[in-house]
Amino acid sequence: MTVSDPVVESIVATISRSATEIRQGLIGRRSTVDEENPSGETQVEADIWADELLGDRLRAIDGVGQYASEERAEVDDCGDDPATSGSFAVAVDPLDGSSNLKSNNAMGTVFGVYDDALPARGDALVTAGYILYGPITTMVLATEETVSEYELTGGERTVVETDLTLPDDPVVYGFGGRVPDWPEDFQAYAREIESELKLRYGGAMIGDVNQVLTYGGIFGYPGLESRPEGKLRLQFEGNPIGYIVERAGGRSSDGSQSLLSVEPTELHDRTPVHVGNADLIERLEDRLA
Ligand code: AHM
Ligand code: MG
Repeated sequence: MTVSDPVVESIVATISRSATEIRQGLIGRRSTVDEENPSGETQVEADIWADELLGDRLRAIDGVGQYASEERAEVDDCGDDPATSGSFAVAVDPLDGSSNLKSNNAMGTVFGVYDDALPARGDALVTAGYILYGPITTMVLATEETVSEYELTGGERTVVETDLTLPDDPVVYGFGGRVPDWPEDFQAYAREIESELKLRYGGAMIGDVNQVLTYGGIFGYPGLESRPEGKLRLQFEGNPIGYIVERAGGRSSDGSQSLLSVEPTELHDRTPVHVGNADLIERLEDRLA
């Protein structure tokens, strides 16, 4: 399956071709540096390196008007304004779950291609995807039409599945944050889910969401008592993942509405994130109402 717009195709090709290189470049870049990202989180060397690598390559594409990442404070204007021209804005989480580098567990790269200026609503996405650095490197790509999975080797993409949909019978769940920090309603929901599904939480959203897409179920990083807006960022994590799961037949929610309808206020806004089988998300919204 190809993405119909040549600029979007070129964005996807650039990211997928860079993935094998990023994976190899993780070696020797696992240490934390003495810096924080715009969300106030400690960065590892690989976060900064992957952001620079992707930023340089994506900004060089004709038709990319903006590049933004979880690792840089401001939107980088690099072409025509995506709000008023036919150009696109690319938002990237270069290494999602990079704290897993220390323990050598799964991690990912997340990207969203918007046809509007950033920060934008998720319904301005025209394509979103992620790379999963697991035992093998895969890419899940969602377009308006379909969700596909590829295996990536040495710059090549091999199609594994062209019409990825969530299985009807959910099997797994994973929720971030500490239980005592979950609001009571969310705790009650989690207790119900615990008795129905198997726990799968790896500390990298991409790894956890990929299990939900594969086996069916729910992933959530809820609003916390100590931080009602949760941990994950709308532009770089919530929107792309919401788009992918919705295109695969599931639902996404910030607790009361689709993530794709959340109005952003600034680039690094956080939001509660829940994605998975439609009935599990509906039950969650009922609980939190
Ligand atoms: P990051 O993008 O800075 O790596 O943070 C996002 C990650 C997600 O991948 C994951 O779901 C979450 O943070 C894990 O957080 P916690 O360690 O609180 O469980
Ligand atoms: Mg992240």
